[in-house]
Amino acid sequence: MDSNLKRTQPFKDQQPGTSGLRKSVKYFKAENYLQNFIQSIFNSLEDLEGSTLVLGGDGRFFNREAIQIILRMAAANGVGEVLLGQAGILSTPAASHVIRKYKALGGILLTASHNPGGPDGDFGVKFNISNGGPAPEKLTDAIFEESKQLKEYKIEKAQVTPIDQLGSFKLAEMNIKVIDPVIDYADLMESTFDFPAIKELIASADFSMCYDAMSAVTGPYATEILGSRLGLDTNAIINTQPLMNFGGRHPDPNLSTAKQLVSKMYDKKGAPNFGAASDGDGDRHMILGDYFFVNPSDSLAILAANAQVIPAYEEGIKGIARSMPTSQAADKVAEKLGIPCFETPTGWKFFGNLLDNDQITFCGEESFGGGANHIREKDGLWAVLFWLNLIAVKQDSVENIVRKHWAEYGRNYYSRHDYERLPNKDADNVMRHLKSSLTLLPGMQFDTLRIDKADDFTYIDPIDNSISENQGIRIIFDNGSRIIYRLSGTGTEGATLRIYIERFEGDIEKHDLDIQETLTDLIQLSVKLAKVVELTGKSKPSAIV
Ligand code: G16
Repeated sequence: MDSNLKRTQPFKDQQPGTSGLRKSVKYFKAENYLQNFIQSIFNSLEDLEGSTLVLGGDGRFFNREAIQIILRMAAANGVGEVLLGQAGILSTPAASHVIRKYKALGGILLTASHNPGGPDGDFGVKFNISNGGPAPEKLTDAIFEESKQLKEYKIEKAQVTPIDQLGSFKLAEMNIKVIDPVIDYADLMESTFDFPAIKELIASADFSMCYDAMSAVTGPYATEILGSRLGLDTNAIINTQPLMNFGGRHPDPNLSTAKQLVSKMYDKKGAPNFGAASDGDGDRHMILGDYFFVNPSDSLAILAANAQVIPAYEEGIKGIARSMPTSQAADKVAEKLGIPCFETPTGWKFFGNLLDNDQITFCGEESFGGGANHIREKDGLWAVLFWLNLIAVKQDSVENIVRKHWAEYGRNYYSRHDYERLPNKDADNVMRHLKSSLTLLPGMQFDTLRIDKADDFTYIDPIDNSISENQGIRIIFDNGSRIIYRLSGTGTEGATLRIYIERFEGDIEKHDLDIQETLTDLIQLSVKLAKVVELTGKSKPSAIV
């Protein structure tokens, strides 16, 4: 037997979710768990022999150990070269760019995104293909099938590759090139936006900002881009040092988890003009103004409406795509611009074909994700720089920019109610109940609300005609309001039921209402229609986003 060949037993639970395989660190540390999944990826790839792969992660606990294992496995599987982010670091957008720039076969990204890190936290492995984007379902299905029957994997004998210094190394026949994780991405950002204008804004006495790297991967990127290239005082960048456990915090940029930034931005005695944060692996973004939150669905619509102020998009955009649960604010912009707006299932992988075939330029999701055709992942710092560029051009506040947008297009009041850590069977019962009522719902009237349509969302990819079923329940009212239900594909503990609620308001006099209050009737109906209380025993959501 080849001395690099190790016997193993298949695992039955390695099905990639919305964004790769995410499990608690304990799973990944179990004997052969990581090895099996990596071998399943390798076995599912054509042209692996002699290929170039990109490798890096968000720096969370177990990142460094996982990298050593993957390098040894890549060498034993005949990979030609690995481009590795120094110290094992590569933000998800930077990894996407590096894959594209160096024409790699793909990349292995070690991240559980916004999930907590540390020995008791989560870990994740995601494979991205040569376009820089997450593997499409066809490939993740193949990887899962492989994992269910895997009996052996290949690994070079134990040896430690130095990963902290730049340079080239050999592991058996394979080359390892340790690259600067920041420079290529920083150059890409500089070629996309008007850096002199942003620099001038940042230097101006009337402007102040705070960027929260959440002790996660974007610290070094923000330091280089916002600090060194754009002149931002480094005191304005907080939680810059990436930590393996994200400082014990949840690296998710939203109003309840980015506490330090939020308290600065909501300080009545002098908040900065602009606040932003990114998540564990740098692909999500949250934008804040002085005492003001920008809903991510609105952020997508506003960026699309203002694309032409950005040098890279001055000739206009081809189209927009949003995930199905994301509010329909972007649709209004697309309609006005006379460009298509695609509705895709949740998950960035569904944007890949549209971007590759030039059908869209921008895409975004309610889950704090926005991005464009420069890479094939969502991109937190891209969105932050876009907003800075926009403010520099408009010379206006975040709040005014949003309010003027609502005045022109109307406001899509929007909220997501999450029921986290439910027993799987309870969550399945809710979805089963909804599916069984789909045919009965159309035509039903609840006070002023009348259901126009109810379905289980199926997406047919317009490029390759692949079909993705069961992508969430949609209840659409005849005034355009929507209630959407789906189960999260990124959690690691039990099931998370997400209920998305949306109502359009065209009357400018009604653009300043409390979000939860104005959605009350829909929220109550969403609970009633899904029998949430009866089937889960929960009387209220565990999180409102
Ligand atoms: C991932 C995906 C996104 C998706 C999000 C939420 O984000 O890349 O496309 O919108 O999960 O998924 P779910 O609602 O299934 O939890 P990230 O930032 O976690 O990689």
